[in-house]
Amino acid sequence: MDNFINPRRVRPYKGARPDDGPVLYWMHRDFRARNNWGLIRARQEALRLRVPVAVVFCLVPEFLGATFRQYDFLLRGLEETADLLEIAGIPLILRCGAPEIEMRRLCEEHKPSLVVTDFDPLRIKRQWLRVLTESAACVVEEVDSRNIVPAWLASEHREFMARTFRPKIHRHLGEFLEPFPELAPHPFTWIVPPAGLDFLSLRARLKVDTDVPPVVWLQPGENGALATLETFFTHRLADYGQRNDPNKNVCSDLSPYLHFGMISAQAIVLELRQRGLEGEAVDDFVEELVVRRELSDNFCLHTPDYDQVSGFSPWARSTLAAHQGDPRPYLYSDEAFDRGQTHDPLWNGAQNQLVRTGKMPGYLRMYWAKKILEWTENPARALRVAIHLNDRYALDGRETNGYAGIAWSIGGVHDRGWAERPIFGTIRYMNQAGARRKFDVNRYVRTWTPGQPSLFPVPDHP
Ligand code: FAD
Ligand code: FO1
Repeated sequence: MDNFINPRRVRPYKGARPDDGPVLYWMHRDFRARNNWGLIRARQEALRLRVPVAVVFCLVPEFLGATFRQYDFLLRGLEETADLLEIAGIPLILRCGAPEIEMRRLCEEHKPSLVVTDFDPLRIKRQWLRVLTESAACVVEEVDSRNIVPAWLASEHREFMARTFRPKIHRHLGEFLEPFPELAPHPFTWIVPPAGLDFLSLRARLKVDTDVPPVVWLQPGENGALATLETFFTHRLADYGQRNDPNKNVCSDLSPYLHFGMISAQAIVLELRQRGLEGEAVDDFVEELVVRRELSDNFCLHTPDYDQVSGFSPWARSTLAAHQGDPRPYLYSDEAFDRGQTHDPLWNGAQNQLVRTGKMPGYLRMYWAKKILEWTENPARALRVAIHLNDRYALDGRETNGYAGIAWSIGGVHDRGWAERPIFGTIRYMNQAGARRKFDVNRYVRTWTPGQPSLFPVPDHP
């Protein structure tokens, strides 16, 4: 029985191992049938034990402020994954409610010999795992299918800069950047598959804010992810060096798929190599996709208060505290931020793009969050506003990249100190003069806040 998966990707938790029960794979981060180490592990063990395997998805009627926009993307993508799993003879069991309770019920009903589940450093997910490991009679195994290098191996502590984390990641790539086995049909079938809901009744149980509509410009699911990747490789990757210009559409638009795990970052890097794509743009993209993205999981894994000011580094906390009393010329309410009604058309445009499309270009995300620090009475409220708006409107919200990106902007996480100034202290400052050196701000404002007076005398050229 050759091992399909490197055992170092698997973290087992105590439990007996009755050998005759089925194997369950509780999918709650990596929603895909292809290139999914958790699924590969579950099927491999079911093959070894000669028992059936099933995938479980538990719908949480409300999740960290998610709206209909994110649930719609998730559920439409999951329907496609259910079809791919069915082809491999692996049922997808849909449940709804508190995952801790639903998983315990499933374990009582089916006495599995093993439960495999996704690694996820978010607090709510650590709680789900804790309850599962306490209640399941069988062994529970956690598999990191989100990162190329399992987060618990990449570094045993919080890394303070990408500079210190990068060599650790590159040192492990030789072992972990390996090809995935194909998902072959599973030969041991369920006599009676576990009871579950269908997608229609699942949707009926959602209790989410429907004021934030689904996006229409992106096709959810594994195939939509592959099509988006193809578009990126063919038409944008070569110009990725211009990604700081929000007027240019040269980024991958993969973050919603990566957030919901509808595509594997490891598979993307393997595909880049397979196609012999090289050069500075490719290196820059891999730096973001692998080093920056896995650094975010490192941040959340080792910083339980990743969404609090207390999670900032000491230097950042003290510099922000030292400037707490500085005059704040602009202060805005939650509603003014939400509606993009500040004095700054560039900020309003970025907020408008986020609300309308569920996405904001990376460069503007930094500017957007830093201005929230500047226009709120303290960093704690700035964090709350930024996280709330990001999680409410962004398709890729509730993601470690988001908590790390907002903490970078407001609390200097993974950054160093800069010249001291009011309100920011030595936290890196950004302003429109800097933006105008990088791109045509007027053009961006015209695109995203139609009818908004332009910022400066309108030069036709940047
Ligand atoms: P590309 O440039 O094509 O990058 C490809 C992938 O690499 C991204 O999908 C992402 O997974 C990863 N990546 C790129 N930049 C970063 C980065 N700086 N940190 C970590 N991973 C990165 N990313 C999210 O996935 N969800 C969020 O909620 C989120 N919120 C952010 C908030 C702020 C204030 C900041 C500064 C950054 C935030 N980011 C977030 C990181 C980054 O801006 C987005 O990942 C990126 O813009 C997504 O667009 P893309 O897929 O086209 O990016
Ligand atoms: N994971 C689940 O297991 N069940 C859900 O109902 C669920 C809803 C959901 C809604 C929006 C969103 O952004 C994420 C959601 N997730 C859900 C979790 C998600 O897939 C990710 O695991 C984390 O948000 C990222 O770590």
